[in-house]
Amino acid sequence: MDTTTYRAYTNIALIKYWGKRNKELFLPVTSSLSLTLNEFYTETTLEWNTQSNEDTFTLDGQILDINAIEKVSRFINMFRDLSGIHRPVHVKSTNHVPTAAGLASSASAFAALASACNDLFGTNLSNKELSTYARRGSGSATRSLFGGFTVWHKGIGDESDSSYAEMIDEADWDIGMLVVMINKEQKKISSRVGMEHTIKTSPFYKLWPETVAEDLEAIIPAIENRDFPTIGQIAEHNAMKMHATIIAADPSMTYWEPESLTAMNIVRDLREAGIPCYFTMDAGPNVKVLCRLSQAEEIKKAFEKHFSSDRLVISGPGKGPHKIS
Ligand code: 2P0
Repeated sequence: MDTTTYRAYTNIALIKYWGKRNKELFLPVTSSLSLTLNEFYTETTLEWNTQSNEDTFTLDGQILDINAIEKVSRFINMFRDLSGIHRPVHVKSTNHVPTAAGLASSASAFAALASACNDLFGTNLSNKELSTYARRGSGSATRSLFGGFTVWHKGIGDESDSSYAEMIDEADWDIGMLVVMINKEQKKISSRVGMEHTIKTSPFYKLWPETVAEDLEAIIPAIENRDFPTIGQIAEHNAMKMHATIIAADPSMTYWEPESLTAMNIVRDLREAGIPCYFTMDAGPNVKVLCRLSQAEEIKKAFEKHFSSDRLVISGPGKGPHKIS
């Protein structure tokens, strides 16, 4: 085989990953849990490089320079070492996100790249094993090796193999998200830097591992029972607790913008009006509203009073990575 193309979807954490215990191996402080979304994905083509002795990389039609490619090359080295095939490759990656999304995601990117590497280098890893490799590109990519509701287990000590993802429910029922795009600009403080700063300086961070363990223990049976309000309440509270630890860092920081608060208030008003929906936010100002997919259009209409419709995207649950060609 000379070329392969994979598509992988992004995921949104309902129980957040915030902090590494081993930076080199991307081993997290806590386990986390996410929902994979079908509207946001990366497609990556990987082929043997016959034009150059180095790896080359085209992202969204732009040729990247040697510095930008270094991280990708180091990632691919894991598959070269595993297979014993030390050949350079060309990577062509395209992020498929709605106009103005600002959701180009390292999760879908490294899940797609790991899947394509596994195919081209013939390493035959299972998705569970592959998730431990995707993790070393970006923590959240671990969870994009599966669809539906997926847990990323924190694992044991410094054992890389023990920190993998596992799907716990296909999410093939009435659930989805409305993504509210507040700002499409590149975030000012990366997740990596934000989490390090929080661990080092936030007095609240020491409470984080314990509260995540409690939330995971409660949300897993709620998912099994398809108890949507309980899932939503736990997810919203977990996100706010993560942001509280971030705000309490020194110097204080926040990923929120004024419009993020507007979006949170719309969700609260909708709930008061009897429509169950819950918000979550990551290392950026965008707000994701967890809802019944069957009520997503109605919820979107309520948001259209404050946000133009091109900033509102409904997504159902997504699948794990799959081969396109
Ligand atoms: C998550 N986030 O669980 C959390 C919640 C953002 C907030 O995973 O440093 O890009 O590459 O492992 O995966 C975003 O962090 O960070 C993230 P690295 P990543 O989705």
